[in-house]
Order: sequence, then C-alpha cells, then structure tokens
Amino acid sequence: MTTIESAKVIVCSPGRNFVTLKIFTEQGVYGLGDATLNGREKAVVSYLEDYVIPCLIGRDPSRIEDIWQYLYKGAYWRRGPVTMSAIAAVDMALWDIKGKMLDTPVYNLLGGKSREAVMVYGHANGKDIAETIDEVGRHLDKGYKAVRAQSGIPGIESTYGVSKTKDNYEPAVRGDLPKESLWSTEKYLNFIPKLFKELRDTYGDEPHLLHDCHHRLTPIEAARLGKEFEPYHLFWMEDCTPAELQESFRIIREHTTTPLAVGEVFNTVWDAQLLISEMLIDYLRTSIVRGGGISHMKKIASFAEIYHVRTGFHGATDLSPVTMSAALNFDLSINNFGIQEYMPHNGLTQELFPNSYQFKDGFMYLEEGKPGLGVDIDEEKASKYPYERAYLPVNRKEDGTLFNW
Ligand code: KDG
Ligand code: MG
Repeated sequence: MTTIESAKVIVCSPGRNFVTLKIFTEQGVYGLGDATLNGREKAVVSYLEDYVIPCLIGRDPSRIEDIWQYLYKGAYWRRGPVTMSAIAAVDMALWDIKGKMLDTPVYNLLGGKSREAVMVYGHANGKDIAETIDEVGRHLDKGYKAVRAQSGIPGIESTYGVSKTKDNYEPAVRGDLPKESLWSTEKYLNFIPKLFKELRDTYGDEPHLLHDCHHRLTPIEAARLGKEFEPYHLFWMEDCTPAELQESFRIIREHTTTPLAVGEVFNTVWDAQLLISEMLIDYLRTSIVRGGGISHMKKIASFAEIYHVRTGFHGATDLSPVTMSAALNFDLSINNFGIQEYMPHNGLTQELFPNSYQFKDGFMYLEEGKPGLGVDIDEEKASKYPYERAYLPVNRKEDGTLFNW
C-alpha cells in the first residue's frame, strides 16, 4: 500500500498570491493542489496546516473518495469557501498522485477524452465602447472563438472587469485595507446594451460574445437586461444577480431567452440544486478549486448533465495553473462541457508553475502523455516571491449604500 508521508503548503506571489498544497507519498511521488482563495488566502493556509494535513499523514492516497468524505463529513462544519477550497486542494493533489502512479493523465481516469480540445473565452475590456471593440478585435485576431466584453461606463469612475492600465485586469489590490468603488445600476443598464449592438454591427453574428454583470442586478433588472441583449444573442449573461436566492432565477428565466451562467462563488452541489433541477440556468461556473475538487465537481457535472446544464468553469488569474490544469483534464473528459474561461497568467507565474497546456486558435490543448495533472511548481523560484497582503474591492452605490462588488 502507498501512504501519505507528509504535506506542505506553499504560498507565493508572482504578481498575485497563490496557495499550493503539495502532498508527498512514501514512494516519492507527489501531487499538487490549488487552495487559492482571493483576498482570504491565509484562512485556507491555516485550515490546511492546522487541521487537514495532520489527518492525511499515514493514509492511503489512492482512497480519494474516502478521504474526501472524511474531510467533508468529518469536520462536522460543512461547505463554505475556506473548507471547500482546502478539500479541493487535497482532492486535486490525490488525483495528481493517482495519475502519476498509474502513469496516465487524469482525464484518462475520468473516463477518457470526450473531445480533442477545450474551447476557451478570453477577456476584452476597454475604457469605452471604441476601446472595447478594438480589444474584442484583437482577441478575434488571435483566434479566439469566444470573447467576454466589459466596458467602462460613462459617469462611473471604475467598474468590474475594466483595467486602468494596458495590463490584464487584476481586481485584488495590494494594501492594508480594501479599495472602495462606486456603482450606479441605472447608468450601467442604460449603457451596456449599446456595447453589444456595436459589437454585432462590427463583427457580425459569428463570434461568441459573453458578458459578466458581476452580481449587480436585481432579478427584474436582470430580466430587463437579458431581454435587451436578445437581438445580440450572447453566449451567456453571467452572474446577473447574487445567487444565494436560487428561486430568483425563475423571474429572470420567465422573461428572457438570453442564456444564463452562474456559480463561480458556489462551493457545493447544494448551492445550485434548484437552479439545475428547474433548468433555470444554462452554464454552471463553479470551478474545481471552489467546488471541492475533481471528486465533487464530477458529481455536480453529472447532475447538471441530466438537466441540459453545461459547465463553464471560472478561470480568472486568481485560479492558479494547478486549477487550470485540473480544469482542462476535466473539460476534456465530460460530455456536458460548455466553455472554459481563460485569462492568461503573467510570465512569472508561468515560470513558477511549469505546465502542459497550450492555447491555439481559440482552443486549449493538453500536451499528450503527461501523467497526473501535468503541472509542477518551482519551489526555489516561488520562495523568492512571498505573500503580499491584498483585498478584493468593496463596492458602494453613489449614495454610499454598501453594495455587491
Ligand atoms: O477573485 C474574484 C475574481 O475571480 C472574479 O471577480 C472574476 O468574475 C470573475 C470572472 O468571471 O472571471
Ligand atoms: Mg465572473
């Protein structure tokens, strides 16, 4: 029998923070898991170091499901982003170990390839419509078949998804306290349909266009926007409302045929149970790192498949290359894959996490024959970039009311 000999947590910050779990077996094989929770990283570090790792030592790493249940049911306190990110990291690392021990990629262990490549969507953003249109064009020139478009809104100083510089948009800001921003739903709703009209006028019907409302509408406002988007047939409208109240999607669904995506903040199948079983959404965004790892996501995706709901995993830069590798193995294997978000990491992150995925012509490919997840961490380099305190922004309405960011 193989046993888990030790495990450690590696925190690094090559431009942004990442938390990585490394589990070692007595036989010398190790596995990696991502445990990054943007803006609350150290809570997961403590959860792993103080409570989870001691329970792993001496266990058989091949018993992935049993270890998952031990950590989930055995804690008594279930669900939540801290718990589920920690469990996800263990789960990813165990699948990585199993793949390495059997000398096969994880997608083979999940049933084998269902497709050759994974369609991804990229992020285009600009300070106004003209700049956003140019950015979408640049993505199409690079071969993207699907592009998410976000634009600055006249009269609002800064908004979700729009970079102030030419660099990739990175919402977590380094510092002792969160930055605050101001929001106006009225200004947003009056403006944003115009962006998609112009995009269709410029690029025609073919490119898949996506948009993220980032939890800022009420159900009836979301219904209005969905209706106004209909002539521009979006691939999806994402996170139109905060989704704790799953029933609220009944209102949105009654009014619009714009496809709906939700779930990047969900942690378990219970967060989406009604949304899926009543077919109130089209794409589920819960990712491997937030959704308790490959083992739990497999159950969620199978449940979703019955109800015509497809996956659309979250893939912003706060999900490390370890999650991206796990996601691509997963995306390749399931039948009800929809699309994968892809926000390229900076060069330094790529160096710290050597991986085996490659973007070509709008699709992501995994290098053939890499056992496990196909990703590694250069610990020596990582140690040169220690944790830096950073928070996601806090959002207020123009009158000062605290609002969703
Ligand atoms: O950490 C928060 C980000 O991952 C989130 O704001 C990104 O909404 C997001 C997306 O769709 O990528
Ligand atoms: Mg989002």
